[in-house]
Amino acid sequence: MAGEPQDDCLFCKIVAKEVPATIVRETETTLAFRDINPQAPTHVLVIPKAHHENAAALAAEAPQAAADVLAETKAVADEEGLDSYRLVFNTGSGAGQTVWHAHAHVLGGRGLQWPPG
Ligand code: DGP
Repeated sequence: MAGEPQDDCLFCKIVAKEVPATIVRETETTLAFRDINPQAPTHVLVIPKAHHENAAALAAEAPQAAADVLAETKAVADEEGLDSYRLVFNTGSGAGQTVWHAHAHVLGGRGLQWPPG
């Protein structure tokens, strides 16, 4: 069911502290941790603690949690000292989503090209 922890979800396991991660921020509803395969000097993932499949599902099923995630991306950027940064929500396999628990990538610390690949 939407919002419930999923046994087969890596990010639910990180929320439960069953899988280690380098956590940079935690709130009642969100967790922020460093990406295991960083694509920029700062590459942090901000997730809702509750399980929602992707950003679209999160927005539809839990709009307050979606707002909490967005607010936390700014808090991460502030803590990392980023003036410019990029937020990415890969949504669907065709867009490169590989983990089916909503997450915002916070990328910064280097120049970023547009359009993305
Ligand atoms: P996406 O491709 O948008 O679904 O992003 C998933 C990201 O999750 C990807 O950039 C790599 C990261 N990732 C995958 N496994 C782990 C893990 O075990 N720990 C951490 N910290 N990040 C992971």
